[in-house]
Amino acid sequence: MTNKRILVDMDGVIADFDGEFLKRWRDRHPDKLYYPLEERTVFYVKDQYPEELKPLVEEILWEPTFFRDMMPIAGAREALLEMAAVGLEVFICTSPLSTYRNCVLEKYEWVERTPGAQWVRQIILTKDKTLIRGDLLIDDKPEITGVESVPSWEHVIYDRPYNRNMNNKRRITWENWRDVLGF
Ligand code: UMP
Ligand code: MG
Repeated sequence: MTNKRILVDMDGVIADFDGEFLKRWRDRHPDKLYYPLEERTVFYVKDQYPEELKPLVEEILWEPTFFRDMMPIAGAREALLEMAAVGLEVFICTSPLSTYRNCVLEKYEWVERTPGAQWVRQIILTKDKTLIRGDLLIDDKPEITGVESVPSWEHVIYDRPYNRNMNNKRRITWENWRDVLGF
C-alpha cells in the first residue's frame, strides 16, 4: 500500500460540516424543524429541509466563519499524520462552494490550523474530483461524478448516516481505516 496516493475529502470526512451546521441552526432557529445527523437521508443538508427553509440553510453555509470554525472529525488528524508517516502520498481533495467568497479562504485556514501548516501544500481544491489522479479517494459523498467517467481512484466511502444507501463500495471510518487499507 505504501507509495499509493490517497485523496482525502474534507467536509464530512476530516472536518465536521454537519456538526457546525446543526450547532448554528439550533442556535439561530430553535423553533424550526431540526434533523439530527442520524436522521439525514440526503447528502446535501439543504435538500433535507422544505423549500421555505432552504434560504436559511444557505445563509449559514455562506456566512463568514462557517468553514473556518468546524471541529475536526474524531481521529481524522491522527489518521492523516499516520498515513503520511507510513509513506502514503496524502492529499486533501475538497470541493469549494460556488458561493466561494468565505469558503475558499477558510478551508485553507482550517487546514493550516488542523491538521497543520505543512498540509496547506497538500490541498487540492476542485469541483471535479474525477480529474484528479490517485489510488483511493476517501469521501462521504455517495456518488462522485465528473467529466471522467472512469476515474483513476477507487472511491472508498467514508461512513455517514446519509450515505448508508450505497452498498457497492468499500466503507471506511477513522476507527477502521488501517484494516480497510490493509495496515
Ligand atoms: N456542501 C453543501 N451542503 C452539504 C454538504 C456539502 O453545500 O450538505 C458543500 C460544501 C462544500 C462541498 O463546498 O459541498 C463539500 O463537498 P465535498 O468536497 O466534501 O464532497
Ligand atoms: Mg465531503
